[in-house]
Amino acid sequence: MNSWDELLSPYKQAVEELKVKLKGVREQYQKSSNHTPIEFVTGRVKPVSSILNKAARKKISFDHLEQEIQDLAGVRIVTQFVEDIETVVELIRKRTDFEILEERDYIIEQKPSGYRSYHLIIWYPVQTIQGEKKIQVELQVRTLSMNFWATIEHSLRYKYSGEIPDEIGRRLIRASEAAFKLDEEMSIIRDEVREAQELLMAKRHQQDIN
Ligand code: 0O2
Ligand code: 0O2
Repeated sequence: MNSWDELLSPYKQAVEELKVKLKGVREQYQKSSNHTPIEFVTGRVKPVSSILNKAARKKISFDHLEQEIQDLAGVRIVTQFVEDIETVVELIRKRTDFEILEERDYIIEQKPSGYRSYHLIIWYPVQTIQGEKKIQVELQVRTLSMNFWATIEHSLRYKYSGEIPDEIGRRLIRASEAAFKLDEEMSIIRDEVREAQELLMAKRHQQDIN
């Protein structure tokens, strides 16, 4: 194993384990008739080229990578509705298989780029042949709409090597506002559909009694 494989191996394991665990949560919701707050889960170990870029940008030495780069392992939980994010965060807070180190709410306070997402940095124990190793993992919780925006913005940022032209940046901020409105509208539609369903059920119940 080269030194990168060795360094990243527990991170790879953590990503795989967390994906299984979180997909398990989704499955449990699917089996109960409740609405599933998790639409899908993805994960990745940061590619070496991105680690090197981030380390150079933040002047981090190889010895300090594990402390300083909190997203060597990243797991993304995507939800349908903004309200589902709180449900997922609550679920994460209640878990006993890892500890939460930090939470960053970029939904209440979006980034200047227009980025919105809820981030949690957790301290995750990985069982290795040398014993337990605790590592940092970044969990990103966001809606489909936030994910759509972030995925495209991320690839544009990459295309422009991090220097998005001002005009494109302004349009991306407007697109982020549109994504925000879409989230709001979807939640309103869902509430109205729920209300209509409840009214219908109550009416049917009344008819059954009569
Ligand atoms: P299902 O039942 O199709 O949802 P993997 O190891 O393949 O499970 P990995 O390596 O992270 O996961 O792969 P990837 O391609 O990132 O996708 C993980 C899961 O997210 C896959 O589902 C994809 O189908 C799903 N996914 C990715 N992008 C989207 C998207 O835009 N919309 C939806 N609805 N799903 C998406 P699974 O886990 O194979 O199972
Ligand atoms: P990747 O793997 O390319 O996604 P920073 O110093 O801002 O780069 P920091 O302080 O480590 O990052 O943490 P922060 O700001 O919470 O962001 C960590 C991750 O959130 C980023 O990872 C992105 O995945 C996502 N993110 C943050 N800001 C933006 C944004 O403006 N646009 C998009 N699309 N994603 C964002 P990396 O390091 O970029 O890596």
